[in-house]
Amino acid sequence: MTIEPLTVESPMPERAHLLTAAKLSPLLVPQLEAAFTVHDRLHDTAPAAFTAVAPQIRAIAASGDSRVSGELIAQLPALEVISVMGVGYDGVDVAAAKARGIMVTHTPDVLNDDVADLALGLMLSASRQLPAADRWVRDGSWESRGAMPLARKMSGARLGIVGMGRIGQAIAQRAAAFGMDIAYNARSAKSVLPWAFVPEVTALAARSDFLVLITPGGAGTKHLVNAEVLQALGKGRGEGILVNVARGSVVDEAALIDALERGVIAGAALDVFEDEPRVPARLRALPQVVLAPHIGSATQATRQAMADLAFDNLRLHFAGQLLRTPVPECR
Ligand code: 8YV
Repeated sequence: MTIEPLTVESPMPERAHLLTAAKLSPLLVPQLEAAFTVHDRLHDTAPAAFTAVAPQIRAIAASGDSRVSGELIAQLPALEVISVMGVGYDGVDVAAAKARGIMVTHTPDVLNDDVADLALGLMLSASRQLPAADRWVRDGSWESRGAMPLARKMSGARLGIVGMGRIGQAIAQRAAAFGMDIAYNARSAKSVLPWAFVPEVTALAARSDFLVLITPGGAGTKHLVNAEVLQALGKGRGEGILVNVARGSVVDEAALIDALERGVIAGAALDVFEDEPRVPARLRALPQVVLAPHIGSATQATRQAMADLAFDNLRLHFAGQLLRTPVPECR
């Protein structure tokens, strides 16, 4: 029997060229590097090198908060697919992609629990003043000043949710366990849901002790929460707590700072901001505000699931198979 010598070199399958549109998760990058020729944010960091490679780029990997403009898409004649590791894709010019037949995918559902958990955590943090309570113990105030000022009760309070998609529903289910009186605003009423639909955001704010935002970002919702909505939330008595786990663009941040400084509303808990990661000093100075650095989906398990789904969509595209989670506009 003769043994065939091993083939010394079997040609590598063609590795498609992929551009990253943001600093991506370390849970996603190794998967990308194993399957693609990755060009890391070249359009931002090395314009000349980008121009040279642009005609070969067939895929973009992005995160929920990164921008893929129509201008960038126009510079990539071979682009076929944009995979967003995030449920929100308001940074992607989907119309420009669609016009060229470019698929856009995102990572819905796998992060519903985490974002809803954080929303409830922020509601409790703001109403029960948990960060201030922590400081009260650490800085010795408990010993020197005695008991903290009394906080606001959350169980049984009125909750208004702006946005009643999958995450909005997960928030409502959790709030129901706190005996909250729940109402919501969305593009249209969802008759299968047991909660009251309020067609106007201002009217919803007026009947809410907590107003939680979980609506998609983008032009359609820009500054949806403005001075008038905040005035309604405060009810002329400095009441109401605003919680934002959606996008910073949904809130007129200048109007919010003004409302907080003047005591129009009682407080706010914010995971997202208009110009991340920059947070205005005036906002950071307010003790009745709880701040988080956009951590809605930031647990190990969920970010792993998001990375795997974002990669899977790319893999399936280049295998010529159906994608798992295209954005609704591309279905
Ligand atoms: C993260 C998000 O910012 O899912 C989204 O829309 O905003 C977040 O989960 C990010 O996309 C993580 O990569």
